[in-house]
Amino acid sequence: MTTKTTSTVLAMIAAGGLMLAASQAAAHAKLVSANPAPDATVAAPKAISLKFSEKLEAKFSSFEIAKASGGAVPVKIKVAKGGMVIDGALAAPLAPGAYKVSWRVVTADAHRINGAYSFTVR
Ligand SMILES: [Cu+2]
Repeated sequence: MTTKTTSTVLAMIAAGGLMLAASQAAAHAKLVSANPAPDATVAAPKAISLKFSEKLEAKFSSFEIAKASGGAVPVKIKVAKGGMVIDGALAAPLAPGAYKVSWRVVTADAHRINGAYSFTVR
């Protein structure tokens, strides 16, 4: 190889490495699915379950649930075995109405992410 070809190849390898690093950095955990599902209208659930795309740090991963009109709903949070699911047990079935689930998690790669979604109890 000429020096020029060598440096071109090296530049291409470097660029590839950067792209790989960038795509890994962009691959933060996402909420994969939830029960009740976002925007769903359901019969009163006894529990709420959120599944993420990455393992969570249990100590720093939780969610809250509140009536759309304001009041927080007591929920007992537990990160399930395997570490990608947060289960929330409700002390009592939810009354009809709109609810908002606000989640905040820290993933195994130490990234902090949060989000929220709503569902309705018929
Ligand atoms: Cu991340």
